Amino acid sequence: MLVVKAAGAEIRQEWCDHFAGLLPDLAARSFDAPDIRDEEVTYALVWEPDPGWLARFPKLRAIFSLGAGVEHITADPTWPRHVPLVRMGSEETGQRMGEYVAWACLSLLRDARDFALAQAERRWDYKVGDATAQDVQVGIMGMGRLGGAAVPMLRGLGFPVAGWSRSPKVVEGAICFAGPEELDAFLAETRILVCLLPATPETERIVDAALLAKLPRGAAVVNAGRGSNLVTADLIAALDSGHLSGAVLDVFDREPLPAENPLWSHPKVTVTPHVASIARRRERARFVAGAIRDFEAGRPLPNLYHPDRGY
Ligand code: NDP
Ligand code: OXD
Repeated sequence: MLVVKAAGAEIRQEWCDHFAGLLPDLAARSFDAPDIRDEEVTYALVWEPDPGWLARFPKLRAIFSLGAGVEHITADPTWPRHVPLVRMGSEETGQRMGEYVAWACLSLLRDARDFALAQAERRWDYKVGDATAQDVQVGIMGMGRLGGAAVPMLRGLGFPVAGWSRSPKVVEGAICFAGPEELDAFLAETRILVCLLPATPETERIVDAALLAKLPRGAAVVNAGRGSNLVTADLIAALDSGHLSGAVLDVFDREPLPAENPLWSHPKVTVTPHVASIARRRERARFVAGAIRDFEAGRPLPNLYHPDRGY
């Protein structure tokens, strides 16, 4: 049996309906269905499971995260660590993140925030920036599955692209940097910094005043990784001093972003409500069903969480 823990009864039903079509031999149930017997549960698809809940199922074979981030599961000290944990890896997650990053970079390049403010005041704010995409290197911090998906889209728009990751890699169309020792070289040429890092102890508050100071003057920041990657006060200070020219933010320490947060009204900040890459449920269900089919046939699970790396 596959149990689904997601917000909203209708949404859980939709997940179960997708699985009924995709995996007809596996019963799929909402986590609150009355007929679930704990020892029958072999798979769980979850977002923010209550602490202790996953540990109830003695025959659990794999846990699937509804999202690419898994800190909503690993924050539970009792989550069953011996059970493989699969991060969401649908193709559409990459497509949508690529679209968001491309949109954010173009918005920053073409002063979209300024024009939105001017329009709200019916003000003809005639100005044409000097740079084209070809002059603006985008640096992706976290050149993983989603960062990699953004590369061809950015390249197609003309942006030179660089990436920074934990381990060295080769990505077509991008200059690749890795590890703390290559971070400064990566930052020095980055005109738009795109953060797509997971939430781990190592990445917590990594984008702080010291890091921002290493970007060229006039650079901009996009954060679609996690709110914990960024020191918001340091970002605001760098925007106010003129060191940074703008920011597009999708993820925050507290979500929904509280109404009193200064980011909402900052003239150089565009806020989106954690929507950068929410793939359709049908597409995510396809990914999970394919992974379960492979696993049952003795093939490895994709996109596994590694406890030693923390993501
Ligand atoms: P991946 O695991 O594929 O990529 C993570 C990348 O971060 C990898 O390149 C990894 O390096 C790098 N990384 C991790 N830790 C460090 C470190 N300490 N120093 C340098 N690089 C590091 O994950 P995804 O691309 O699938 O997802 C990334 C994150 O995006 C998710 O964890 C989630 O937080 C966020 N996300 C946000 C969404 C939104 O809607 N806003 C939607 C989906 C995801 P290496 O390649 O060497 O492993
Ligand atoms: C995710 C997210 O982790 O939506 O997939 O942020």
